[in-house]
Amino acid sequence: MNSTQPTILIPGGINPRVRSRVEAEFDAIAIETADPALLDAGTRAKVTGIASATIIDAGFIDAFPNLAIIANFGVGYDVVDARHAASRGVMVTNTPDVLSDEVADTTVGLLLNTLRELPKAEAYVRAGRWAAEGPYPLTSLTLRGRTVGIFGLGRIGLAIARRLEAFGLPIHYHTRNKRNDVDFTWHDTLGGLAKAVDTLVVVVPGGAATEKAVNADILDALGAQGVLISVGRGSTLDEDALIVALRERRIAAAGLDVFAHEPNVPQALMDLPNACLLPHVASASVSTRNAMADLVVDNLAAWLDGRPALTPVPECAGLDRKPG
Ligand code: NAP
Ligand code: 8YV
Repeated sequence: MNSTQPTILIPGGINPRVRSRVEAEFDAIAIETADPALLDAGTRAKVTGIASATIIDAGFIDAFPNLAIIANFGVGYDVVDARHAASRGVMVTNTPDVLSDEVADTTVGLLLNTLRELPKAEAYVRAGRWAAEGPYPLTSLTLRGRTVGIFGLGRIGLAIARRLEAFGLPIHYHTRNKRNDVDFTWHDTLGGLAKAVDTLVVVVPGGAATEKAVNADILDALGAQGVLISVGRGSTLDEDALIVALRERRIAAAGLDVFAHEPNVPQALMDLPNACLLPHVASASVSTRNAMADLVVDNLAAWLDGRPALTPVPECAGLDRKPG
């Protein structure tokens, strides 16, 4: 440990490249969970940076008197109380852009798997059923002729929209602010979007403003041929309402990469044949996760060196580095 280096705390699990770079470039302290009681007051006073992929609430932030930056591993930073951090002059950074194409690619894959049942068709081959029973049944659902709605046309939503546009599909979207740089059809409400489309891709950030926004009414508006794809945050979807809608065929199918209580997935969802489920893997390639890891550590290095953060979250965009 080189005592002239800033001290960086890693609470909970994190990507191995973040950990190895933090250990190489700073004084690193790792604790099992984000519990300040795991550190004595003297150690807490040394911490100037946090690298994390877990819940960082106001109480945890307040336990570190010299904290200058929280570098979140992930573009979604709903787990960090960024408003409180900003009020204390603590910078918060996330990992935008470097994962957008990967997440958009995975979303298109999830949509196709949901409609054309490709994971089930592969399982059919591997089980020897093709030879024993004949061709896999024709799928009742197809991407052809669909109209896509994107709930959240930000960096990732736009990357998804561009891909699906290239598949020849009309694109609609809902955001709070209409974009003036796209020709897609904007709807000022989520309900209006759900009524206008049969394929809804949910890619808004988590948090209070989007909590259970996709509820029974939205699913009913999507309709019996409707397909829901959820890759933003599990909190945005009312999972109980989705289970009922899938079971009663009020919508046709759903593909989910994110869940309300990860890594726990309700058994009722797993039991449904018309649900296609992934374990939060949309950005999970080695190269994309390495790029995210580098952004986490480069943000720490820049801010603690007195330079601007590379990717501050909007709540902290105006912050100046505290002297000292
Ligand atoms: P972004 O560029 O900030 O885009 C967010 C979009 O959502 C914007 O278009 C924003 O437009 C819209 N939005 C935000 N709050 C809204 C609200 N209350 N109602 C309607 N629209 C709202 O973020 P991004 O980089 O695309 O990432 C989006 C999210 O994807 C992340 O926050 C994260 O939760 C999730 N994600 C998941 C994975 C995964 O592995 N599954 C990977 C990466 C990201 P307005 O501000 O105009 O409303
Ligand atoms: C990561 C994500 O899986 O960037 C995000 O918001 O959800 C994913 O890329 C996650 O952040 C890892 O902690």
